Amino acid sequence: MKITMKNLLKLIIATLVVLVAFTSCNNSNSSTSGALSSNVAERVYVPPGQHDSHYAFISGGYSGNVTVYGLPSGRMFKEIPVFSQFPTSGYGYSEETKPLLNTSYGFIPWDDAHHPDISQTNGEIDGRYIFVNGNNTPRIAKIDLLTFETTEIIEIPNSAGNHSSSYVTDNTEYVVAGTRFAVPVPQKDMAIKDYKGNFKGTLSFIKVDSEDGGMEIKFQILMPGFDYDKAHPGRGKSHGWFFFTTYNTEEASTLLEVNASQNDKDFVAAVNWKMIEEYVNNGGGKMMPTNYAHNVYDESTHTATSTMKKEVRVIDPSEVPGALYFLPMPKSPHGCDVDPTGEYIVGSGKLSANVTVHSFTKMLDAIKNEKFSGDAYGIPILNFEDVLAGAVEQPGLGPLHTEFDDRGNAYTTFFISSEVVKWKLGTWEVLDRQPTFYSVGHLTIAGGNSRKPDGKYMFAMNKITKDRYLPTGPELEHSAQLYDISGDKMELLLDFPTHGEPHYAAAMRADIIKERSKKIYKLEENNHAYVAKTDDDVKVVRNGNEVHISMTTIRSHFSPDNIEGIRVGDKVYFHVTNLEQDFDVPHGFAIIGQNTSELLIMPGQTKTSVWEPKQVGVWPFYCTDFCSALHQEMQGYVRVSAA
Ligand code: CUK
Ligand code: CUA
Repeated sequence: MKITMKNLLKLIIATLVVLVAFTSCNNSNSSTSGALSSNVAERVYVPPGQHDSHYAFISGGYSGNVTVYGLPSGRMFKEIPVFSQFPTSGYGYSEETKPLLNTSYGFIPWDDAHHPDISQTNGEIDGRYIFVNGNNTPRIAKIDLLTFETTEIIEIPNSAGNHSSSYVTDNTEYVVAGTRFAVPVPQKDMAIKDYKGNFKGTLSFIKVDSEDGGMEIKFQILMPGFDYDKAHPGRGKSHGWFFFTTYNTEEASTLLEVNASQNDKDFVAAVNWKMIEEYVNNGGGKMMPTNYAHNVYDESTHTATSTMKKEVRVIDPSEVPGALYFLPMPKSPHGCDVDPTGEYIVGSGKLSANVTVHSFTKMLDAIKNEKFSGDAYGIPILNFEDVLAGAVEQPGLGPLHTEFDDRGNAYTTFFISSEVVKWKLGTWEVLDRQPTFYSVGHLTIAGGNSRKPDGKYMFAMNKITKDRYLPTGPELEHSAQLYDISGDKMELLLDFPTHGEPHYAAAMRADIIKERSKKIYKLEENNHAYVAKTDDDVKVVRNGNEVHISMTTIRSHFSPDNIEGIRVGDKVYFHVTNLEQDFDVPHGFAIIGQNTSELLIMPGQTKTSVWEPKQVGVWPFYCTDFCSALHQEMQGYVRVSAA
């Protein structure tokens, strides 16, 4: 949910509505729990030792990371560090992982993670990767679901506020990125008031498995200076297209009400990416000089490298006639969702009374008959009535996002009226509504944005928690709510807290990856530059004032554990290899006065911590992870002498 100035008035109303909801809820405290049917506890209870049926990967918003939950229990299993340094594992602190956070702006150990999306094959969730966007310093990260670790991050140049990201095409050919803030492209010093016509948006198509391995920005489309808010790929019949919502089609530099909501309708941009791909494969587009980082973690060396790219391929829409169209959509649309058949494009105008649905078939017809109302931006604009499939009339206030089940139903969140509304695709009738506590942003159904949704559970991610948990001062974790959607009516089953600000989540059946993801790193496959595979490989090597210590750790000692010959002013690299082969016995490493975090080293892995001693003395180090009865014996000393 975006809080812009132009929505200030609406937000005041929203707050009032929420307060009313809150008050009335307090007045009849039993109403929420009283509405629960009697066997709800059984339906979310996963007995000790048993497993949940679904995984949920929830974005951490300003925490910069992604958390892994089980459904229906709502138990959190892991926080996967993505854009933020994470002391628990040493991510972003260890020498091996630091390069993942490199950008053209330098080392940026934080971001604002919004939309996770799981890779797909044939439009179905395949559980290989999760992609998630960094909204602040535009990036897309790839998490490998073999290891549940971030293995790749690519920066998006010519972009600011990478919000309509990261969504994948039917076969994970591409993951996309779209600009929220239009900016001068290329960047330059200019008057802000000259925004209109000069600031640009970009839509980037990032090839997932490029020829040189990993992600590659195949092309960027240079767009008018709108805000590109949300995106959804075509599915099935609309495969080959991608849809992006826009607002601020007024191209105003300040989004006060008077400036930005003048237009009765903004647009959904329909992009025929297959057509542009072909154009590019034939040499189309221009290379534009720019700088952006591409960071890749190599599992064999357990080390990431960062490469600075120098140019990107840019396409002007006028070069590829027929590849881009604008579909009018009422009043500052936020969500943009395509149903599992690929026919319906659902746009939710934040300030609109209705949920508007466009038809892909009608869009193709209108294009064929060249029925355009203009091309003010150099991109043909279709007539609203020509592409309209239908509308859900006044279903609630402040519609945001829609997901789908496998029975032809859609579920839309309403921020202001704080509810989820279930409606029927094709007839547009409202079938059910359930309140959320309070003010829901996104919602998620496992596979709910794919061709094959799993219509068992839906969960809402709410922006306001208020009274749902034991109080923890003014700062509360956000609240998610799990509903059973398998029947005619949605049934609230469970509240559970989430970490950071969850914007969106991706979910899937656990059996898709459960066995595969019991990953073990094999010591014999460890090609780290400073690995020590046996105690014979242990060594201390001085190179000027750099000292590299290749050391091992295994229950219950470090080798070496008494290190001398270090001097003040040295830069000491502790390269620690964990020799355990029981897949889940990590060891830790920390030394007094270290200005990075500890390391958590998994069996078979090598990780490196740098230490720059400032004082002479004898300084201890130890294992930070309680690993055996002799954990407290895992320690050592470093002697530091005068320079
Ligand atoms: S979200 Cu990112 S601003 Cu509706 Cu996908 Cu809230
Ligand atoms: Cu190793 Cu504690």
